[in-house]
Amino acid sequence: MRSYFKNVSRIRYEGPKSKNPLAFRHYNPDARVEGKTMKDHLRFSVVYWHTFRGTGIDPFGVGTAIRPWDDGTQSVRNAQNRVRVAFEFMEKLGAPFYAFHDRDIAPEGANLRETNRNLDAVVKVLKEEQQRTGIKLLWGTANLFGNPRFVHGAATSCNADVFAYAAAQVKKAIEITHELGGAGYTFWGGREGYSTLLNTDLKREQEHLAKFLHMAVDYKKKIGFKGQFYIEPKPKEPTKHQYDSDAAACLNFLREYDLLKHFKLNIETNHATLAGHTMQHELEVAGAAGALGSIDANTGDELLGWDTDQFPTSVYLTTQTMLTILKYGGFTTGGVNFDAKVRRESFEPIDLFYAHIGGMDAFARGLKIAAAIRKDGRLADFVTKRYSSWDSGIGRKIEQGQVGFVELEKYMLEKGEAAPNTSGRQEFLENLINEFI
Ligand code: XUL
Ligand code: CO
Repeated sequence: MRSYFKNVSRIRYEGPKSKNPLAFRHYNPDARVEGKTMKDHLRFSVVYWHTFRGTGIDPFGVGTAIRPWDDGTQSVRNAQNRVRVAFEFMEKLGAPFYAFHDRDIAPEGANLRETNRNLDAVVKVLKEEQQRTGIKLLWGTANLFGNPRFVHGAATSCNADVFAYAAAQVKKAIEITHELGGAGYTFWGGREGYSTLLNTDLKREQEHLAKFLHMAVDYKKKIGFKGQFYIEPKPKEPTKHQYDSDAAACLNFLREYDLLKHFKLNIETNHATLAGHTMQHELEVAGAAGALGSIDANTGDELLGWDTDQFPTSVYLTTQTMLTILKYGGFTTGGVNFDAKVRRESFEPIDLFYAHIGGMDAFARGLKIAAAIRKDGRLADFVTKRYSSWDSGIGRKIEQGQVGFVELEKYMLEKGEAAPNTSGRQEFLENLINEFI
């Protein structure tokens, strides 16, 4: 078989002192943390769209990426060949999972039937490569935003035919995800929102979206697909406002339309920051609702207000992320999916390796640090003590529903004043985290 990354061999763990840029310093797949291997904790996944379809195009210039394996055509043959390149890359990197949109892997044809045929031809090669390498599909999804037909949205389009097209497309995307043994399927509502409320029937659009998701749940059951469904919150871009704007909005939507039991959330870092939240905030909101499913690992740029999808390298960020993920029991179907792209200026194939190695090492460090903080116990003890007034006395009575306003007034009239507060010790806790970083 032809090799496209001849100068790269399998990326190995060489330890923190290694100066080899093509080695892991922290990600040691078989090393155990809290009784589980790093590989099983992190479940790293490579995204097809940025890593194998990204060209480096931006609003001011054409693509810059050098991808010698790509013949520049929209042919099925080129798409099939790209699959082999992708699997060579993922195998050398040691990533156990990948994720794709239907339109990343295969070109659209003249009509839906031809498009589906193209997909089948590429899925055949994906299946072969999955079998050859043991690499698995973390989740599949459908691109319901790129083609001009989705200009007004897909499930929320004002055009009922577009809803029907999107339904047919998602049906097929769930089928191929099922065929490839995908652990999940993600819905990201790229254009499910609006540009102006002047032309928008918001209530009707949201009802259509709920109807669409119910149809997907029904179909999933019908074909016996057991993978987890995810919604991926994002507040805006390309729309001015997207309905699945953040974790809280998604949970509210799912609850309102009786969908909560069928979905978990796929939380993306740069989407959290676009929503004016931190990643940890979004993870906590999802986790508290029992809906923390998976993450799209990336980061934005503090000085740029759009979705720059950079590779995560901040150990602070990965530590906070892993603290919350471990707190809620770790991943089951989900994983750390690198929805991140190399910069336009990083146009050589080797940059794809540097980017992923850096992200994987940053998460491995975050995992080790989070585990050390949990083992130390001072942070968790502080939080437990902070709420100790709820463990007995009046706090306990409130939590157990034994008292109401009348009893609480009587209690406070007798007592006269609330017990004194204690310090929140934010700086002390920030210093404590730094002890471990
Ligand atoms: C877009 C984004 C998507 C989803 C999958 O911002 O994150 O790529 O992850 O559709
Ligand atoms: Co994403």
